[in-house]
Parts: sequence; C-alpha cells; structure tokens
Amino acid sequence: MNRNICILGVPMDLGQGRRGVDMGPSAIRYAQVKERLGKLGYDVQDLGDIPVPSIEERTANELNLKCLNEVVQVNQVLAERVSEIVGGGRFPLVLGGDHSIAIGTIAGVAKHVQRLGVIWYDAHGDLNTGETSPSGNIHGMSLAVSLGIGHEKLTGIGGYAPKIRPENVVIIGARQLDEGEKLLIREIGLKVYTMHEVDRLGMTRVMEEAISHVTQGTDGVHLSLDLDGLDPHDAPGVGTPVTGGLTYRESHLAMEMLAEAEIITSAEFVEVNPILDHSNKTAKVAVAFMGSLFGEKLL
Ligand code: 6HN
Ligand code: MN
Ligand code: MN
Ligand code: MN
Repeated sequence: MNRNICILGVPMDLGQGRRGVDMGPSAIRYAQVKERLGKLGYDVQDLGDIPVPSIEERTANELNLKCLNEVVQVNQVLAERVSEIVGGGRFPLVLGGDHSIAIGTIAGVAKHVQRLGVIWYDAHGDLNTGETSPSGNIHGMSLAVSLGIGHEKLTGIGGYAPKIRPENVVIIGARQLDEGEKLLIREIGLKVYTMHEVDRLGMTRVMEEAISHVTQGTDGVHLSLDLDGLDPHDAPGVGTPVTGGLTYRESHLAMEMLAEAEIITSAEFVEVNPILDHSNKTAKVAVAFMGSLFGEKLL
C-alpha cells in the first residue's frame, strides 16, 4: 500500500435530491480520519475541500440532468486535483459528497492508470442516463458516465472517454436497480454481486471472486464505496437508504480482504448525510472501514 495519503473533501449535494450530504466531508473529518490513518503509520495530508456552488446558485435544469452544469464544473476541478495527487505519487482518498463525484475521482485517477479496475460498493448501480433515470439525479448515473455512457458534458470530463471498461468493474451489494440499469448490465456484461449472491455465496467468496475479477489485466483498482451499500441499520445517515443491505461485519471483512490483497490504489467514501444520521454513526462507520482498508488489525 502507498504510505502517503492525500485526503480531499467534496462537499457536493447537487447530484441528488436531499440536503445534508454536503456536510459529509466535515462529519468524516470529525470522526478522526486523519488520526486513525496516522496511527497506522501513514503520512496523511488533508488538502481541504473543493469549492462547490450552493444549491441556491444552480442554473436551470435541462434534459432530466439536475444541476448538470454545476456537477460538470465541480467534477472537472476534482479530476484535476485527483490527477495531481496521483501524479505526485500519493494515494487519493476522496470524501463525499454525493456519488456523482465518482465521475471526477475516476477521471483523475484513470489518467495515470492504463487500465483501471473498479469496485462499486453500493445498493444501487448508478448506471442510469438522462433517458433512463427516474429522478434526474446525476449521482444515479456516475458509473455509466465513467464507462462512457451518458451526456457528453459528463462523459467528456477530464478530456477523454471512456475512463474504464465494463470487464474491469464489479458491483457489490446491489438491491435496487432501475429497469434501464438492468438492461444495460445485460447488454455490456457487467459483473454484479447483488444481495442474492452475497447471501448465497457469503462475503468471503464474493470478495475472492471480485478481487480476482478487478485485478485481471488492470494496473490499479479504485474503490468507490457508497455508504448506502450497507444496511440502513448500520449506516442510517444516507440519502437513499434501501433495506436488506450489507452488514457492518460483512463490509468490515470486505475491507480487510482488500487490505490483505493490497490492490486498492485510490478510494472514495460517499453519500454520508449527517442530517439524517444518529450521532455521526455513519461517518464513524466510514472511518472504521478506512482503518480496515489501510491495514488496521485487531491483534
Ligand atoms: N446513489 N437509481 C436511483 C436513481 O435516482 O437513479 C437511485 C440512485 C442512487 C444513487 O445512491 O449514489
Ligand atoms: Mn451510489
Ligand atoms: Mn447508492
Ligand atoms: Mn475483522
């Protein structure tokens, strides 16, 4: 694992419909992310937050893509900042913010990695386009955009497309997929471990298979962890909770297996919404997972 970590906050709430997720980065910092990783011996630099326009400043909404211009602008800056971090030889740890920020993070990372593998840990597929989305919220489109599917203002962020290929991606924890997303998954042959597979195979086997899948022919692996992948019981502070999710223990095990495999080269933790949370529980869970991901041991 890279011993040098750069934390970057993206207090963005424009890619979804509920207020509060813009406070995610502060909540995660308050849960002592820097101290936690510092204790493990990492050199941790907190680069602060990227500026995000407030929802009151947004321009007119067009094409079922809410706040398109603002989401593009923020992700463009994010892509540049993440690219600088990776170019400087450091590990980017991005704190969200809504999941639309994966567009910028992945754009910045993939500039430096020939073939990037992606683990998308989420209750959702985030595989909609303006045409298939039931909400018009761009956080439900970020994986599709990274695959080069969607509005060209979004797919063109970072100046190139696509950023990643379907054969290098795995989704874990899916349990709420829209019709258009299901069609796309079949069409492009995306590997998805829904909750059905997690129940059937168990998390150990799911992670073994997922790790082998995303490392085949890739030169780096990005972890995009949406806290709503967890069951709302363990992570209540999220904007789009879905019951029947991954447990704290399963997720903790998943992080430990990723640490053991030493495959993750960049990561983001998104959708933490302190307004909907209880006593910062979800941010604390996120920080506990970061600890495990970076090699924290019980003994
Ligand atoms: N997320 N599939 C729904 C939509 O509006 O497109 C929900 C998306 C949730 C996205 O949690 O990152
Ligand atoms: Mn998501
Ligand atoms: Mn989600
Ligand atoms: Mn454990």
